Amino acid sequence: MPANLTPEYLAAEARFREAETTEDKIAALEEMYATIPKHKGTEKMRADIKQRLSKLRNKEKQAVKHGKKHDDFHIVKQGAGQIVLIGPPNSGKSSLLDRLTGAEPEIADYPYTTRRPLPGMMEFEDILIQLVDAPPVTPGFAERAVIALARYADAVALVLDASDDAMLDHLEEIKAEMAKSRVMLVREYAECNDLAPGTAERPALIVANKIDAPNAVGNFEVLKDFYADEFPVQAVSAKTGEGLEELRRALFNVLGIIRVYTKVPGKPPDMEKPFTLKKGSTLIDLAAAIHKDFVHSLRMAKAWGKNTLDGAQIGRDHVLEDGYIVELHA
Ligand SMILES: Nc1nc2c(ncn2[C@@H]2O[C@H](COP(=O)(O)OP(=O)(O)OP(=O)(O)O)[C@@H](O)[C@H]2O)c(=O)[nH]1
Ligand SMILES: [Mg+2]
Repeated sequence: MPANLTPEYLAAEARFREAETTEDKIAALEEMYATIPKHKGTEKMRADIKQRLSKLRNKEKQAVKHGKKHDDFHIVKQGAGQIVLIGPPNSGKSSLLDRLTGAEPEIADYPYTTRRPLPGMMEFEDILIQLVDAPPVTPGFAERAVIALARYADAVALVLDASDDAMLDHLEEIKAEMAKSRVMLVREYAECNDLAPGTAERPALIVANKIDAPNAVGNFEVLKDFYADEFPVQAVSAKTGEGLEELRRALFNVLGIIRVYTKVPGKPPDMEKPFTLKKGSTLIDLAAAIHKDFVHSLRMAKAWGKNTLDGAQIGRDHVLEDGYIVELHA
């Protein structure tokens, strides 16, 4: 077996082995493909994953065509990352999707309005982040497919109704429902090796919505006291717009990604389309994201940070930071 398989990859592979439905198998294979290190040693494995994916996708297509299956719970990833909105009924998940993206979900003053996931693209500065509105989660009534959305997504936003005095109970119930399906919510994705097979860790943040409503501020203070060490918490109102700008940034932060701008020698940097990479990525990861051949042909690179470097030469293992401009010499 080639070296350097990441814990993320191994977890996805374990999920693939356990997957019962074609849908779950596809999701696991997609994740395997996304997380497998891209170097010569894994070439054959990557080809194999691709082949299995295309077979399963064909099978899925046939099933849909013959009316056997309605696969509208699978949301294809787009943008710099996918974040699913999970919460109890009526907490304002659809309202937030409506305020933050161009999508037009159904919003109503009664629970279980949302029956199917709906994606929308949220602008954050110069990138787009995909948000997915989901049906609600209630104890004992969490559709497996909703939890599967969280497993497949890059991060989870737990949307709670801050005006509801039972907000903290709901939070614990949702965590428990997810844990039953072995989706663990964490503050930041950590590369740990000791995850049991089939267990996924997803970074999460808590969104306390309806902060405009009676009792909400008091409840939010209690929430912060109990949970601020465990997760980032953000108070918002989908109704008045309060906190939404801060929420955009918090959603970007929970993805654990950085933006890097590239520059051709002698030309101004391309500030329009940053590359998005996982936090902790190095110069060589950037080269691989640009083109696989670059990994070998890269001779030298210079970087400009926000308040650092100023065009200094950086090595292949240099850890990049959000906002870096990198000039690559092949
Ligand atoms: N006061 C106030 N009401 C809100 C806010 N956000 C949403 N609402 C109201 O809360 C109700 C539920 O909103 P939805 O967005 O449909 O909630 P949901 O979480 O998608 O509900 P389900 O799809 O049933 O799970 C609607 O009447 C909204 O107008 C807010 O920030 N403040
Ligand atoms: Mg809804």
